Amino acid sequence: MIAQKKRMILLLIFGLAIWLKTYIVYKSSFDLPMENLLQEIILILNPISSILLLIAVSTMFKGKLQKYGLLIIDLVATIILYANVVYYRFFSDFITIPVLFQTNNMGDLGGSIFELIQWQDIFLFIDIPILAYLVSTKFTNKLIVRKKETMLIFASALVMFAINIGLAEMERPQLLTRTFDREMLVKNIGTFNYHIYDSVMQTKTRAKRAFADSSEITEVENYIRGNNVPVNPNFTAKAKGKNVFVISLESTQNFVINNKVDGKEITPFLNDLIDQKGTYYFNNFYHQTGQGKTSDSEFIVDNSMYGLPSGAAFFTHAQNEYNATPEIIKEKGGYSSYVFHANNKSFWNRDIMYQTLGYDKYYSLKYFTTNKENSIGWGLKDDQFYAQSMKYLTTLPEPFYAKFITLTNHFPFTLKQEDEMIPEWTSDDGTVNRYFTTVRYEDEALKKFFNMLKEKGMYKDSMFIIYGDHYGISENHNEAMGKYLGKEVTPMVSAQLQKVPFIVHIPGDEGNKTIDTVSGQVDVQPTLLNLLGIKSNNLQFGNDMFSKQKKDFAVFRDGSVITDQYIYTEDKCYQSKDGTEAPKEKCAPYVEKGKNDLMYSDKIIYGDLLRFYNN
Ligand code: GP9
Ligand code: MN
Repeated sequence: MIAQKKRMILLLIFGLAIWLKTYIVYKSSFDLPMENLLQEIILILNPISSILLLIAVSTMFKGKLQKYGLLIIDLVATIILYANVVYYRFFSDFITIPVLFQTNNMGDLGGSIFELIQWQDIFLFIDIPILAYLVSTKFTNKLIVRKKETMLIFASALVMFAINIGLAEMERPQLLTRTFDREMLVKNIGTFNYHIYDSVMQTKTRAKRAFADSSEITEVENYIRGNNVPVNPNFTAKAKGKNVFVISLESTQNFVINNKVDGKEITPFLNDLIDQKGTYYFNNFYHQTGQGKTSDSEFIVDNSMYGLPSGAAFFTHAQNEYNATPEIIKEKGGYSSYVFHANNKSFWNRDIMYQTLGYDKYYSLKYFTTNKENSIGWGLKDDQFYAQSMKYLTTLPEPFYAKFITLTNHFPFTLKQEDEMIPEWTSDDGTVNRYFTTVRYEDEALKKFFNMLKEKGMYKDSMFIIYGDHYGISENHNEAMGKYLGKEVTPMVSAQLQKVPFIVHIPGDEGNKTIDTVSGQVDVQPTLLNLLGIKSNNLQFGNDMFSKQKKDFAVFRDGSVITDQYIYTEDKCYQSKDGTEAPKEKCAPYVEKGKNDLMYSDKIIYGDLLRFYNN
């Protein structure tokens, strides 16, 4: 009995030591802002499950070996922690396995590694000599854990993990499937579990990549070439050499355009822009994003490929070879590329993915001054975001490609009272009510941005591409949306609600047109390249949206398909002009094309096939 107690106490003491170390590291070495008590509780609890798991593993050794097992796991856990501490001091980010093997990242670290080590770090290792001493004495020889106890420790690890995930889900719904942010993962499931998760994801990715071979790219290329149509030559080089502003409007759907709520215009600035010379507005343009939300829209727009059926390609396939817009226009047009977005740089793995896509610099959260007064919801208010971006923007070498990702119009659509340009709507659904008001604010902020650019003389030599990244109002709000639209939100209407605005504005150009060709985010890259007069051989699933031969076609990530005549969704075929159901054969060829598009795009990503393709 006594021996049993003692051995449990020993395990407990060292378990506690690792736990304490981890928490101290969280607090002293990482910057993990806590927004509420639940987050703090999760942070305190999150190392427990993995520590119990490690302890359970250490007790699986036979006899005396068990005590060495304990020493080894303490060492391993400490090394993992410390490696993250050192890495974080340089990169302000957590280690992810592929990055560890990426020579340029480690090369950056190489020279400065000694500067990153501090004398206080020694405290992190303080328990190890103590444990080593204890292990070397005879006293610990008898401290052997039996199978039954090992099982018990395993079981408690599982229970703790379940509790942890439960709490994390409360705090961050769909954390593991959707929100791929290393900081959030570490905050919610802990460093050790994060590394386990990262390893599993990486192994899956690597296995799929390993089985791919160079012949597959030929099949994909043949398919794509069969679907590509010639560009509209009247639009070729219309914006040659101009700076390009790509503005991603958070959660902005097309139904707000040229529309009112309680008699008030929702997007007066955009409506006005649409009527101006040099503007081409696409009123049948669809987002094609999946779980990767904003990051999917970026992926699709920059690559003319689709996002993945689950997870975010930004996170799972950031090590792939791509032929993204920044790379192409750098090589063929001398452009440099930038992203402005006032969020944590590791959100959606952007810091890594932007390097892969060829961006020269990412102006992330740390480049902006944020405080209570200038932030709301997800962070810096849009007007502040634009205003603070100006000082960076004016220093960029020209021509540039600058992507601005707005944030204020993000669920839960909150605003400070002084920013409410129109009152909230008055249905029973608060989310929908607030949405109109935040979109109105977003529109005003954009207007201010245009004015700032005009003041700085940056407007004339630029081209603007403005689009909505994905829906903001989900199907959970069909009732209120039905009330607003004055018609029931059927599956077909729901599919049509996936329209997002797409506006090309070229100052100095005389044209002005609303184009109703059905298109999607995948068509942006070919359209943009043609406007810049840049010819590229890269594989594009989309086509120039101005092209007379462009087919009216968009496929969603769930396989729904839109054409000018038919809409296929939830396994039914509808006639778009009156919403009546049509025989499935009518939709079949488009559904087939949609499936193939998605299948071939997935094939490229899973197999990392572009590494075999010479652009
Ligand atoms: C976060 C912003 C919003 O950086 O892009 O992300 P979302 O939830 O829309 O994907
Ligand atoms: Mn978004």
